[in-house]
Amino acid sequence: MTDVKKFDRDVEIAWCPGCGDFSILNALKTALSELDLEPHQVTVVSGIGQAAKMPQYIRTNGFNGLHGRALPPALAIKTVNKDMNVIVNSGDGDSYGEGGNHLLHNIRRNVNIAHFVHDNQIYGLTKGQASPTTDENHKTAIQPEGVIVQKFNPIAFAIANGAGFVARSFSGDIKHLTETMKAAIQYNGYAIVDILQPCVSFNKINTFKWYKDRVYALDHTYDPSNKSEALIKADEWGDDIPIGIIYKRQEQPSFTDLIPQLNDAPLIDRKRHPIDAEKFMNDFK
Ligand SMILES: Cc1ncc(C[n+]2csc(CCOP(=O)(O)OP(=O)(O)O)c2C)c(N)n1
Ligand code: SF4
Repeated sequence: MTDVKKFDRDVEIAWCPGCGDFSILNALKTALSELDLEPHQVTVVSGIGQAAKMPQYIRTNGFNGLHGRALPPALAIKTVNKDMNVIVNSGDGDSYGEGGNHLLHNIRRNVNIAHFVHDNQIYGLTKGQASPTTDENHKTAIQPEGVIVQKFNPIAFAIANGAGFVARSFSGDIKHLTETMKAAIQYNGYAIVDILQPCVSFNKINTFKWYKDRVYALDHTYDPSNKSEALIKADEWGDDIPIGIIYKRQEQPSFTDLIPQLNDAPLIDRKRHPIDAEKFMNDFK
């Protein structure tokens, strides 16, 4: 186990006191140390939002990009350095709204990254507009009559579209969250964890208590390899909300495993011969 303090950064954290994001940050640091990883072996990537401030708050490599655009740079980083542990940390708006298209194609490509979605069922940074996971009829400042459209189900979407590892966890259960993160990081392929993350300032419905009253952990009697059962489980939301690995398929080759040119050393470790590029550059003269 590496020293968890290695992942600390001496910066001011701009999240509201009591925000669920704090436990996600702590769980991530613990998960990385328990997996025996060093800061230089990890890159945390994000888009825009409260959750997306994560690369600033953890001592690893980091990339903070555009809203909804966390997955493309994550894919690029993994492709040039297949030995890097690439972890996306972003909000439900960033991952399922603005970044929905990238989510779909990342699943298809089975890029070996762990995607941790801080799902507070709201847009936190921009002060509480509805996100794709906001419940129907939930009233916000700009939806005063309540949300009129059905919510997006990320678990069912990911399973149905072929993701190999699909889990849900809760920032109010830090041990469960840490173990789930470790399993996602270790999975060879795309792993998504939808993390229930109370926004104490702008979501007064899905509070810590609201989740605590409903969340229950799947136990050893549940078989996550059964896709049909997983899809049924994915639909469970209301008085009971399951957390745990909802679906896990046997590992298949990931995106970088499928590219023969990447079989040997990572691209960043290859020797470059600028002279070889001259013949291609001549075409542009
Ligand atoms: C293309 C684009 N659209 C809108 C915005 C404004 N904006 C910034 S953060 C944000 C919402 C973030 O919500 P979410 O991803 O759920 O993260 P949270 O802040 O809740 O953690 C929006 C709409 C933007 N920066 N870029
Ligand atoms: S606005 Fe919500 S999501 Fe953002 S830091 Fe505050 S509590 Fe957390």
